[in-house]
Amino acid sequence: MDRREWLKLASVAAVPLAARRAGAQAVPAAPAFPGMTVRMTEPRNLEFPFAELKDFQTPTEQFYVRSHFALPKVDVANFKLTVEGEVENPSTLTLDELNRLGEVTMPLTLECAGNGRVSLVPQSRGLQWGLGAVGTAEWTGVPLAAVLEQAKVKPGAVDVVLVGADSGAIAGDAPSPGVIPYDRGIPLAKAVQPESILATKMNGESLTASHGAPLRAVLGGWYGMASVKWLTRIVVTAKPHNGFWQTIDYSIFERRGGMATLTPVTRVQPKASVARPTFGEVVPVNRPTTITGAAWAGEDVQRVEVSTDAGTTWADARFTTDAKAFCWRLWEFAWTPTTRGPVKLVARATTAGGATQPATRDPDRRTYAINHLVPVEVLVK
Ligand SMILES: Nc1nc2c(c(=O)[nH]1)N[C@H]1C(S)=C(S)[C@@H](COP(=O)(O)O)O[C@H]1N2
Ligand SMILES: [Mo]
Repeated sequence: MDRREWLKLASVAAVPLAARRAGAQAVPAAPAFPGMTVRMTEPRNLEFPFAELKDFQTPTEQFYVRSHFALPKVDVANFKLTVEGEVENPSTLTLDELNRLGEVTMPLTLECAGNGRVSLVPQSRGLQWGLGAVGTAEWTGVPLAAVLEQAKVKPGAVDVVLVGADSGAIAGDAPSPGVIPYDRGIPLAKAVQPESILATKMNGESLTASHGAPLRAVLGGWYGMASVKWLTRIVVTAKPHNGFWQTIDYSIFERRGGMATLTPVTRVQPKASVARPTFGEVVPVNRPTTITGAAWAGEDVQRVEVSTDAGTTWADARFTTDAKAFCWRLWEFAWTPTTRGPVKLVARATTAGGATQPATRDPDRRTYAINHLVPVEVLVK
């Protein structure tokens, strides 16, 4: 029995006997996505229950899913990737041909730019992600640089537009121009970095449909929106792409010379999140409690500090996993509370470059890149 089946059975077994006796209708159906918090069923948007964080590597069945459109139907048997635009050597590549360009395997953390949105005040539009639109998987695929190299990018090219097979129309105040695909332009300089890969496998197995089978981009260090799933086209362009998904959506204001200019969301901001204890949990007085969590950024995280007094004083947490490029590190902090009452726990990450988390929310970031300090209130009893 695999884990998925076991979880399904376990959740049925957890239904109280009385409810089962009351007849078929009283028995809730096994959840469609066991082990996940469902933010939306269609399109599919699932969150990792962050309090269940245990390992460096997130199991695929618990890896968050962020999809803007219905799962596209991709003909995996006859799959081809088109590479076109500002290249000397436009081509269509089968998965075998792609694999022959070179294979790499590396763990990379992905975080949705909207992760933590539930903590914005006032409440904002968009999916109300808690802490768990983040995960770390081991990705296997071909370096994007190798694909661009065989296509021979022309001088003067600036962007590599990754286009997914999924499409639809986005409604609202700033609607899409009718039906559009999901796409994202990546500056050439980022596209050729070693942490930019086209993956066919996740955690040692073929990609699942939810995570972009049969081929997806993974761009280490950048928020998830750049990691285009169901990748079918790469278009190299001589101008920045300025598509819907990096202007109307997934853009933030940057201040330059006293002016505000909209800029695509790119690099992951430093963030430490507490997995346990969770919001509202009761913690015993005069007994050791281990505070655990993870911390990540678009660069190396060097330090995690924890405050057990709402951010007045801080002490270093201990890392429990090694530093790996563009990956989160798990950490823990030993705490023995000595007085009863409500306590605000806060964790804070600092990168090797000295970047850390702001105490308050910067509205220039609109509803993305959410990394201000959010206390976890627990009750010591
Ligand atoms: N084709 C396509 N790619 C996509 C998306 C999408 O909706 N369609 N969502 C993006 C966003 S916003 C995120 S955070 C990541 C999520 O990847 P995951 O679902 O594998 O966790 O995929 C990105 N790639
Ligand atoms: Mo996202």
